[in-house]
Amino acid sequence: MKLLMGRIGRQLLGLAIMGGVVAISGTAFAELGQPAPWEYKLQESGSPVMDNLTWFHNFLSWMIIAITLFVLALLVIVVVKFNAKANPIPSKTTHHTLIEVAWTIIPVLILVAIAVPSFRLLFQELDIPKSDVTIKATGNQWNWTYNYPDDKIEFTSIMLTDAERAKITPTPPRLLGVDNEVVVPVNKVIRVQTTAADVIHSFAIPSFGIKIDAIPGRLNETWFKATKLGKFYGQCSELCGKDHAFMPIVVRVVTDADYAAWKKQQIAVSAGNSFASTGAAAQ
Ligand SMILES: [Cu+2]
Repeated sequence: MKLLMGRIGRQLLGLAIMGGVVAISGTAFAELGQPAPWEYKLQESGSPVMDNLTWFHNFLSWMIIAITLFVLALLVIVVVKFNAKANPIPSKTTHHTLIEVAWTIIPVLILVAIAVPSFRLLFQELDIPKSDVTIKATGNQWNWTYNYPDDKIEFTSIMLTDAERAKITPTPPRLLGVDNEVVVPVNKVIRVQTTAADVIHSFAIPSFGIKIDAIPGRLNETWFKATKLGKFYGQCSELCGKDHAFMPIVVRVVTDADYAAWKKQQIAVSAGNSFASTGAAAQ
């Protein structure tokens, strides 16, 4: 038994040390735009909304840690100081005006301190600024169709199989790479409209801090402004059927010049081939 306890103790110590190392070097596990092995934090931010979301998340975590430690300290004091042995004759105190006022007002102040940044964040998410590009994402069982209504561009984006991924360098992440990526210019406001053709899907990209349902017969809206170049991965986040896990979202953020070139190529393809999907040339 002692031996077993010793082993469990060592394992727990090992876990604690590992946890500490992970906490200190946390960002080492975060990768821009996609999940990383051993990641336990939010994905690295790629938009102003996600910057604030991350700040709010950390702010709340510190609040929770402080409150938990305070309650733990109170419990320890009660257990040590007021147990039957240490305190054989308990006091009959039932009221203490100052403490009662304090435990009413302090939680109210804490809630106000949480509510102010929380509402500010909600308004930032919901109040869509004047947009530079509009993209309509339609969820299908089980892929996404993207439409740039202002430029009459439309293509469908399908997940790459392992065999298809193997042919591409650098190899796209598993279950996240797609054949036709959404392309957007950097530092521009992108309005995202979502709907669905069959069942409810959900359009979510963690690094941009967006997640919005795509509902048949309705048009939902959200927005993001990508502040960094690169590829940003997301997934359908509403259980939508057997291949729910296989309808990833990829947004490639490029410079204005690259975006203009991509757009020109897409429009040319659409014009030359109005019946077939323009997707094949989207890359
Ligand atoms: Cu879905």
